[in-house]
Amino acid sequence: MNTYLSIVNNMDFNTLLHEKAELINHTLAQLLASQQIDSKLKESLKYTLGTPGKRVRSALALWCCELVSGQTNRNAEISAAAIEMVHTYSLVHDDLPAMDDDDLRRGVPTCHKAFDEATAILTGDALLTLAFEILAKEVDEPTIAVKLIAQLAQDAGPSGMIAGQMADLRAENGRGNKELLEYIHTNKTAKMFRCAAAMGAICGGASKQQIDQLSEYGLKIGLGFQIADDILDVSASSEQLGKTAGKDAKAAKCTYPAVVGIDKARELEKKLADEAVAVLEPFGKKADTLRQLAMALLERTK
Ligand code: GRG
Repeated sequence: MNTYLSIVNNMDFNTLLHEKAELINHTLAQLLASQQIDSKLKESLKYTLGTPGKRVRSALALWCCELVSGQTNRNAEISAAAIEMVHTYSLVHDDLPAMDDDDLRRGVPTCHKAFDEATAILTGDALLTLAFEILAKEVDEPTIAVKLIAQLAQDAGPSGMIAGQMADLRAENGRGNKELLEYIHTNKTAKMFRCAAAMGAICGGASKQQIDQLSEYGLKIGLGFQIADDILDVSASSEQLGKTAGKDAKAAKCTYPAVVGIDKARELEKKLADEAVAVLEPFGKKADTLRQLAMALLERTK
């Protein structure tokens, strides 16, 4: 793609992402406002959910619903909010002193710095449980709600994101290899992208085949997203990222730049984006936004 076209496409894509982020922010604010909870906890939930995240996973859920059904719907919006809650909980807990011990997230103080450690632990716990509560109570069809809950539990739980985080912690200061790296990144990051794609597709009434295809797309862009994150950690500044840069190398983490080198990591990222685009073939032109997403992730700067 020439540079001009690439810029034009990214502008279009950023507008589309911004539109979805606004809808997700509105849904999150509405869901939170209706909760009867302790005032300090509510304040910290508002703080963490209100910080400027990119909303990529939740937007993916909405786009997958649109792709299979022609439009988004309330169940997809609830799913997008649930995904964003689980993702935000993982960041709040990951930033805690017992984990990554970070002061900066999304350009502002981390939850335990803005409040205190105990409040941050409870904020994470509240986000995780609230995600499942809204799926159980707000999704209008019980059989769909159960499918969504099962998908989120599977991809965020001990055989998904938690498994990845555990392996990541155990690999610190150890020798990484490509197999371990793929295991960590697939579980820690890619499965939440798969989850978003699958949940959106389920809300749109997708066939089993469509759910499988979109899940595969989600896994590929999710792995690419984490490789890009590894590369940005060594190539961008903390100001640009809104979180502390250079932490992976300092903690001797098992990352793509550390194990295969930065050039090979870039090659792999591109290969995954191409493979993700290839998976979308059966959806035709309707999947153009998802194609743009796969390519935009290659060019992301934060
Ligand atoms: C359950 C404690 C716990 C952790 C799970 C997801 C995770 C493991 C830890 C969070 C830290 C981390 C580096 C995760 C990898 C995924 C990733 C790149 C997260 C950042 O996602 P973005 O860039 O964040 O989409 P925003 O702020 O835009 O939402």
